[in-house]
Amino acid sequence: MSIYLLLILKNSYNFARGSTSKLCCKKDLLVTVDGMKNIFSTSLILLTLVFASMPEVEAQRFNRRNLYNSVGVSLNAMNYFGDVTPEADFTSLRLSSTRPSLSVFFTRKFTPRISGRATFTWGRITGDDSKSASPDESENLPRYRRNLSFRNDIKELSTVAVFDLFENRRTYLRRPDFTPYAFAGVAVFHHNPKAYYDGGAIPTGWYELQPLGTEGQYAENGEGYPKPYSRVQFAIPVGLGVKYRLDKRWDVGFEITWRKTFTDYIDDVSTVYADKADLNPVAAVLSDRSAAAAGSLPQDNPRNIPVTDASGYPHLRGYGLKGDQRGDSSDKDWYITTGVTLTYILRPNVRGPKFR
Ligand SMILES: [Ca+2]
Ligand SMILES: [Ca+2]
Repeated sequence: MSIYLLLILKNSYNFARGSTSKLCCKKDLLVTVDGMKNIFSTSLILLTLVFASMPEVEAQRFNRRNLYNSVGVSLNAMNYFGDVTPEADFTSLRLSSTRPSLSVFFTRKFTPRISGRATFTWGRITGDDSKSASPDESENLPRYRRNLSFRNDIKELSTVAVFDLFENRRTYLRRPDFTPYAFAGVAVFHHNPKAYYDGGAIPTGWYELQPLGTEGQYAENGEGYPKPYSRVQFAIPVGLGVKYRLDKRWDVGFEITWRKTFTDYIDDVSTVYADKADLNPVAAVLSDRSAAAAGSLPQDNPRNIPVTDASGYPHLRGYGLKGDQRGDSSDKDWYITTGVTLTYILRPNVRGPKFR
């Protein structure tokens, strides 16, 4: 089991180390999530191995009267990883891009080590090119010029299997003081990316991006454009935690959950710019914000001076024309919660003898 933890720690270390390397030039728009994939796949493989190697008899020998249910809440920091991630940085725990999230959950213990847990999570993620990088750093300049931003409120329902490092065959009263655990499962979530605009071309406010089709999803001559994405998506949550026994019935814990999603649009950014003539006027303005970055960039560089496209929309060179790179469709988006949990153990069902 210690090998399990060591492997995960080693992977986390490599990840953190690898992510500090700066991405260059146009590639700056491409956020590498290789490190996170490593953690994710290592955790998933090990979790599967651990489950597979569980002796069958364990469940049978366990006195079922020692099963119990619990309920809990958790307060988390929520972060996002994707095309508009602040810096190409796994730690991403920068406060400027961190938002709160709240979860409530119900847990059912099935064996001395394994529980099932159902969780509802609400939280917000955000990303903003203008806050992610300094225009003084040449490697971050492309992201700064792109100047996209979003926020997205996520409502998620998940079920996971939780594997405790230390088993407890006895009643909840005899559970260990400290229990590290790992978990994985499935989740379904609703999301709705929005962008804030106050540039004057359209009314100031928050705009829902999915109905606009900022990458040409609703273009009449849909040729070459991506299909509209759904605001309901699936994810695979996987995570690690530790819980500490506070009292007879109360546990407090610390937990981190990564979600591998199957969409690249929780930030509404994935592929290339659409031709603005193919978008409605609001979508055209919100699809390309590069011209607004010009104000804080030195005007002695022609690449920092907005030009106007055939439809009359201003943009920086390299951004906003059909086919210009907007995101990286080879990587899907992720979101992560890190936080504290508080669990209350419900009184176990103690039945009398079956036969009197
Ligand atoms: Ca994306
Ligand atoms: Ca992507």
